[in-house]
Amino acid sequence: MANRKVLLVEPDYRSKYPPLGLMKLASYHRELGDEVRFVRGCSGEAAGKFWDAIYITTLFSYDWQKTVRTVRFYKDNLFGLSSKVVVGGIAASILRDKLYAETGVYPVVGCLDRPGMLDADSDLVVDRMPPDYSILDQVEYSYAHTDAYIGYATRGCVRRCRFCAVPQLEPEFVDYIELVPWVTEVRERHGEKDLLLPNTNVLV
Ligand code: B12
Repeated sequence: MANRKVLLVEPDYRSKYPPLGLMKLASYHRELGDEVRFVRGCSGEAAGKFWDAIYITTLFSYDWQKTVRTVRFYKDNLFGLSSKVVVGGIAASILRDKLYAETGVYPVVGCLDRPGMLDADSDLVVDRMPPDYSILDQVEYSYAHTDAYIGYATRGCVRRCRFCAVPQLEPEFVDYIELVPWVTEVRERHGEKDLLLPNTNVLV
């Protein structure tokens, strides 16, 4: 299954941090020998090409219109035999049924934290891949904190607050994720960075 062509898409909403999920997907696919291209928003040029897979990430649910427009755009403009549109990330996980109703695409819910979730024969875990910062050079958009190692040292939360989306996104509480392997790998590939941990609840 080597040498697939993979398109990574972030809808063109305002995003402060770089798209961590897509950066891990980039590392995953490059590790498997695939070619990766990253775009923001609806790119006519990208949609007109052949892709083995198109991955669309989502973030805040209040950017819903842009998110739905982007999913519809790639779904409706798939070139020739391009095979699949895969949607995941935060808003898609929270509003999974609404996304399906509005686009016909049912998303991957939550984290890609088990082997075989994208390719049955791969034992790589996307969530544990070091983010590939080099995809950020493929877009004009400027993110904050590109000079940081961004990653999670915990997942989930011990609480189940009614207003919070975390229990849906990360249902299992993981109290420590080893940081050294990905920090080392990011340092080797992209140089020294600050450490930024978007952990949900460090004061458990
Ligand atoms: C970091 C963070 C922020 C950052 C900005 C994030 C950014 N990217 O720009 C800051 C601190 C600025 C922030 C601010 C706010 N935040 Co905030 N934030 C988060 C946090 C902790 C992580 C979000 C993130 O960037 N994750 C990176 C993700 C995408 O990477 P990942 O986890 O590795 O991705 C995995 C999966 O998502 C999935 N995946 C991701 N993409 C894709 C794509 C495909 C195709 C597939 C298959 C899978 C997939 O697989 C990946 C690997 O396992 C979440 C809570 C959480 N634990 O998710 C809240 C969260 C997103 N925030 C939330 C809120 C409410 C806010 C604020 C409104 C709070 C406030 N009242 O001010 C503000 C809004 C600011 C604004 N207007 O922009 C809510 C959103 C709820 C909603 N309905 O949208 C969340 C869910 C927290 C909560 N308690 O409910 N936030």
